[in-house]
Amino acid sequence: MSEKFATGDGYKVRDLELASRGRMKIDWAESRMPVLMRLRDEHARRQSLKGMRIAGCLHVTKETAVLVETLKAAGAEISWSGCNPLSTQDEVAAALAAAGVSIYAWHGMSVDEFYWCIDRTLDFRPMLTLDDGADLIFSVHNRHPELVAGIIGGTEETTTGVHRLRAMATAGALKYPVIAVNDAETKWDFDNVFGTGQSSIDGIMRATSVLLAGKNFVVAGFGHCGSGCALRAAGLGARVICTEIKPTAALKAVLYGYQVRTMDEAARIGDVFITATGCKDVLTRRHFEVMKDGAIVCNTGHYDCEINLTDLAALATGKREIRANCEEYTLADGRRIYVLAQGRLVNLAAAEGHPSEVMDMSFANQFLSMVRLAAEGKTLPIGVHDIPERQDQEIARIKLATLDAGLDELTPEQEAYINDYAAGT
Ligand code: 3DD
Repeated sequence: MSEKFATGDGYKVRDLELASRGRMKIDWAESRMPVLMRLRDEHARRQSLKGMRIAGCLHVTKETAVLVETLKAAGAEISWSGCNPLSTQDEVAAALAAAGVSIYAWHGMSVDEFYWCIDRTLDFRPMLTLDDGADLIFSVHNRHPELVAGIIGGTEETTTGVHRLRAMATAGALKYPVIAVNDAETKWDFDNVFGTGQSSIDGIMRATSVLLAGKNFVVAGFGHCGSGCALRAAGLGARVICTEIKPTAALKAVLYGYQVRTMDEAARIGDVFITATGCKDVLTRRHFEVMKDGAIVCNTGHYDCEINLTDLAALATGKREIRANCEEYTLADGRRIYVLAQGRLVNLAAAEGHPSEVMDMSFANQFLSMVRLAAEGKTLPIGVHDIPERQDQEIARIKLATLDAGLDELTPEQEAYINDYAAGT
């Protein structure tokens, strides 16, 4: 592909010609994100983010574009980069650039280009940071410490990023307050389970078009994301095998009816492998050495460290891209192992990420957290803060109102009863 780009004052994207296609994708997402669009109407009137400069580092998808344009509508000045070298949808980036958003993102960038883009979003000295995986926050702390004094606070979208920030806070290294959007019930229990479950299968199907029914489908990690992948694979008739290091998670997988094996055992029988652990070296040399011919491996964890591609390359005598997002590694004994999306997030690199309907709630939490930081961030102590319970319930309430669902209310007597500790047997 020609390395031509569209660059201008405040953006670098693959090709501005793609903007009209990207705008239609954004229109499609808007029609399925009623919670965020309602917040856009309310806060555009209030201009809740007027005067705020927000640097964002989050997958450039049609859903993220709806978040970006909601932040802008509320009065914020935005500068944006993607949080994964393979997850940017070029037509969406083009549509945002054409709409005047400062954006530095394209599909297939190098790691150096990835950090160059993050640095560009810091040029306008942000007051708020919005992150997915904590690479932006970490860049500010480690490479641009002079910016910390001007930053009120930040947010973090994903499990791995929150884990990283909690470790920074424990080590006393965190220099401004951050809100853990990932840990909101209306994010974690929906985006991570239903979003990751559907979008990961979507990525596998787009990259391979294999039949999943009857296949041994190995899920490494039975957390929210892994359990969603197991649920959807089983729904398609796959025989799900889970691997875990945490006894309670493994026990949960057993009681949900899945086989639970060590990866050494599962590696011998698996047809499709997906890693969702947040850890590194989940699939390594000793697993590749015993895999069946034609085994498919992929990852849906945030970083590309779960599948050890260095080990696989050392065993391979040849490699070719046999399909888009599908590389065939041929081993010395002739066995072929297929790696999807170069071991990066298969749902975002080989498909479009989670459906708009779940990102609606995740991004409602992102948006309201930005509004909260703008209003009271200067009074928040340095550390990792949770979403208020009332915000979670309000987002769920608004979402429910858009669905065919009825919600009961407590009577005054019931309210009194549940708060009366004296009421016993
Ligand atoms: N993520 C998954 N699907 C996404 C989408 N359609 N747009 C933007 C981001 C998307 C990843 C994150 O939201 C979140 O699920 C995570 O934990 O990384």
